[in-house]
Order: sequence, then C-alpha cells, then structure tokens
Amino acid sequence: MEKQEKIFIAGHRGLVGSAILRNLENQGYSNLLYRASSEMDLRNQQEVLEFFKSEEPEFVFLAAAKVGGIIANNTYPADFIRDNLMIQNNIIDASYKFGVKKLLFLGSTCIYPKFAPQPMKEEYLLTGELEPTNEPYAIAKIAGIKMCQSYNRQYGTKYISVMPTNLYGPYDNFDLETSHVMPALIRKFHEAKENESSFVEVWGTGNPKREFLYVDELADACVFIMNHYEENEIVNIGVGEDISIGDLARLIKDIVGFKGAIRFDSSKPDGTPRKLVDVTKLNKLGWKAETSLEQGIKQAYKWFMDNQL
Ligand code: GFB
Repeated sequence: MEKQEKIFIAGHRGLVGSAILRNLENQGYSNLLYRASSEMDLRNQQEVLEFFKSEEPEFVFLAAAKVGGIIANNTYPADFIRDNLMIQNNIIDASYKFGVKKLLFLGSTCIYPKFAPQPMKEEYLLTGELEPTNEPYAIAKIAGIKMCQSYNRQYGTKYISVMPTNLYGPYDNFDLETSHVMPALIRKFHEAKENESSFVEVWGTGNPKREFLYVDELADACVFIMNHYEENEIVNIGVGEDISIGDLARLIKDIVGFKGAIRFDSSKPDGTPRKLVDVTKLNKLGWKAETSLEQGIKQAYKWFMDNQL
C-alpha cells in the first residue's frame, strides 16, 4: 500500500476497525475511507455497490462484523450468521466488481474444530466439529474465507484472510450481557471495587483457556500482512500463549485492586476448552506480538475508566 492510495476500513468504529484506522493514521496513510453505519448499511447490497462505484477504494480492510461473547452468540444465532454473511458477501463481491487491488478479511479462531490439537495450525480448518455456542458465527466466517479463496482462484483477486485470537482493548464492548470475557471482567471487578462488593461472579468453571491479543497489536499485524503477504492460505494472528479464565480473573482482580472473592457460576457455559493458535507462520513472515498480557490489561482498564464511566 502506498501512503496516498485509497483505503476503505469497513467497521471503523468497532474494536478492530478503530485500531486499524489508528495504525494507518500513525503510519502516515493519508487517503482513508470510512462510513458510519447510519450513513451506509453494509448489509444492504445496493448501498455497498453504490459506495464502491463512487469511491473506488484500492485496498479494503473488512473488519465489519456482528460479534459478541459466548452468551450473545448462543442467544442470537440467527443474527450472527445472517448479518455476517450479508456484510462479507456484499463487501467481497463489490471489491471484485470495482477492482479493489487487495482485501483483508478478518476471521476468528472459532473457525477451528472444538477439539483441535493445540496450538492450532492453519491447516486444521474443516477437520472436525465446531464449538456449538458459536457455530453459526464460525460458519459465516468460514464462508468468508472460502469466498476470498474462491474469488482468488476463479478471478485472480488478492484477498487474504487472517484469524485473530481473542482480542481486547480500546472501543471494546463493555456490556455485561453481550461482551467477551476480558471487557466483562474489567467492568465487573471495577464495579465490585467501587461498590465494595464481597465477591465477583465469573461465568463457567474457570478452567477453559484462552489466548488474548491487544487490539493495537492485531491492527499492526493486519497492516503488516496487507503489505507483505498475498498467498491464498489463511494466517493466524496471536501471541502463542494462553491463560485459564480462573487465572485471568485473578490477574484482572489484582490489576483493578479488588479485595473480595471470586465465585465461579458453572451454570454458565464454558465454551471450547482451549483455543491457542500456532503463530509460526506469522512469525516467519516477520511479525511478533510484544505487549504483555498484564501491560495490555492495564491499558484496557485505563481506557475503560477514561471513556466508559
Ligand atoms: O470471551 P467469551 O465470551 O467467548 O468467553 P469465547 C470466554 C470464556 O470466559 C468462557 C468465560 O468460558 C466464558 O464462560 N467467562 C467468565 C465469561 N466470565 C465471563 C463473563 O463475565 N463474560 C463472558 N463473556 N465470558 C467467543 C465466541 O467465544 O469468542 C465468538 O463466542 C468469538 O464466536 C469470540 O470467536 C472471540 O472465547 O468462548
């Protein structure tokens, strides 16, 4: 990507899109294109086609998606599969119709089988059954990967798909019902400290393990990959280390400074037991994560206090 080329960031107000926008601005990219959802509904094919026709973006970061934590995925499966299929179909096809040079599609590590060997290599895609709590979302993301690869094969496009691990950071969703575990626990421990509560409730058994990547690092990896990779195969983006939900809760508790107890609510689902990605391919390409989990949580907590209270 040249600094003056026209780059469309779909989903620029979300966790991922806003981080990609920050990264591109910081690196001096000057021709950045984005639209609020009130200006363009990405689920509407006509609106998307008209936008691509009039703006003719040269590069596209497809970071727009309907996302949520384990309960949101489990409660609104129709919304997750429909909205994601519509958004990605419209943008990928419009990119082809209006000659986009390169597109980067954001997938998710929930595309891998529930019981995939750990760490999960890119070639494990479609080798086993998916985790039921997020199967509709994962199927939409798998369709996006296959759509990119099929367009590359049939039309000679350059559409890349990356699979980020669990993300957190500025502009995350801190709503306790629909959020992912990291923002939920930051909010729960902070509010418990403020209210001098005796305990904080953590969903599930605390045994599942997850890998967490600070979203500004993800954005950096995405821009790096856009500039240095154009193969058909997907690329994992992660840190290569994971932590149990129980240990994560204890770490956040310490960072926030909550003095009470932690209670596990095993009536809530655990989801997939472990989800650690193999980052060998990404490291070989020349990119490696640097922010430690503790440092990232401190930054996310600061952002929450500055912006969400
Ligand atoms: O982050 P999370 O909602 O999503 O949950 P997944 C991760 C783990 O944290 C689960 C536990 O075992 C939860 O039960 N957990 C503990 C909590 N306390 C809480 C809490 O207060 N809120 C939440 N949300 N979880 C999602 C998928 O899976 O991850 C999506 O549903 C997507 O499709 C996303 O892939 C990255 O990691 O289980």
